[in-house]
Amino acid sequence: MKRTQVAVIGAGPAGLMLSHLLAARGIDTVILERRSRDYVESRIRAGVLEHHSAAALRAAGVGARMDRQGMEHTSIDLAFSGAHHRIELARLTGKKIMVYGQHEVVKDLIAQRLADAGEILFEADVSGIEGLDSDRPIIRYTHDGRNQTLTCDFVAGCDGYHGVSRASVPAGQIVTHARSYPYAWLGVLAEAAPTSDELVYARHDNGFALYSMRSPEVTRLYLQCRPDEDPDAWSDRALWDELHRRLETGDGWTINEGPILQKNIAPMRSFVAEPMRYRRLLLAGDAAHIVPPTGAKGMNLALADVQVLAPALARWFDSADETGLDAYSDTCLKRIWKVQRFSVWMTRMLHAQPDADGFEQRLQQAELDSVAASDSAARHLAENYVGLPLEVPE
Ligand code: FAS
Ligand code: PHB
Repeated sequence: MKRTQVAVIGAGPAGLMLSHLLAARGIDTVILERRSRDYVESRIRAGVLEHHSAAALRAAGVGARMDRQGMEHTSIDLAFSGAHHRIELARLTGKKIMVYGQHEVVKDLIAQRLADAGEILFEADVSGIEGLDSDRPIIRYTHDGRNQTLTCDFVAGCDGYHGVSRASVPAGQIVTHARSYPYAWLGVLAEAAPTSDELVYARHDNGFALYSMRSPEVTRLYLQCRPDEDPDAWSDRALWDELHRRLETGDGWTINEGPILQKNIAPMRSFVAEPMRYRRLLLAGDAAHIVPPTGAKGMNLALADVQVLAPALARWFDSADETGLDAYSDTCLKRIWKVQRFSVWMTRMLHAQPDADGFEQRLQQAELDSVAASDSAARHLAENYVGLPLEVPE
């Protein structure tokens, strides 16, 4: 039977970064990823790296292409009541964000792992995990058309919200907290040069819209839509018309149109699993928590989790000291709930709430007016947006 120290399920930002951080500490891992390398490297998802995430990628030696091709932003815009309201992140916090697609981060981490002779098995689908109560868990997976097993000391469940790892924990050992939303995001990737230096979060009576970008040639846009929306029911013309409508602010700014490369629905949910550990299984990233994408936090939380998990695992392998692993879940959850709160606040403030009465609508308008009119309210948004301090125990 194949064996490793830490079996990592999932080659997303959490799994790849964890494997890279553990390798730097001399700890052996095998990453099992159900999809192909092409698939994970072309899956368009998050677009914003917090200050800490960009710094962590640099410190881990995988930030060079990000610094060459990424776009550092010092502000974001809120668009509402016919005007743009700039939130000056750098002036308010001394920190910036990096606009650099998640798929680019995944490419950089895969390239580095393979250059370092790290083991990533693509199209390896994990079907079950046994022996989590023992000191030798066994992972069952299919690869190359054969049923295979991998024994390990620890399992890192980095397999996302729908993964197998959280489902492998015996009933009653993990408590989950969840919220659903009466809307989703219709994501559009367009070959159109961005016309704004900043991201634009627009509150419109028809619904929320977000203007983002991936490069000087590619724009990334989102429209609030119904959760059951069919992206193919939207013609390109209808999409552009609605994007113009919701992003229009009367100050002459307009968006470029171009060939639409991708259209997809991103579901909206809040979810937290507690604790993030069951014996020899540690959960990280979307396997443990989901936040609404309005705060641009999903990928950043995944990277933050594994910056806490890597030293905790290293301490166990170095001296069988379990204190880091015992503290892992509480350390992460404290920050996760603050990020969940911020993401829910941004979502409620910017989305048209289908069941909102006149009172709720006026509260929402007052929230936006307060953020735009007060440096301290804007600073609160900015501090959360650039990234809350990260306690990384050594
Ligand atoms: P990931 O989901 O990235 O990776 C999990 C990996 O595990 C996947 O590659 C999967 O194939 C693999 N896996 C699952 N089950 C397996 C099994 N049984 N065997 C082997 N492998 C298995 N966040 C933002 O901040 N901004 C956004 O705009 C945004 N948009 C999103 C749009 C969509 C459609 C989705 C689904 C998410 C979006 N997110 C966004 C959140 C996203 O960026 C996640 O937070 C981020 O991918 C989390 O990284 P991981 O935890 O590594 O999980
Ligand atoms: C993106 O560029 O995909 C993006 C940016 C900010 C968000 C969500 C998504 O809040």
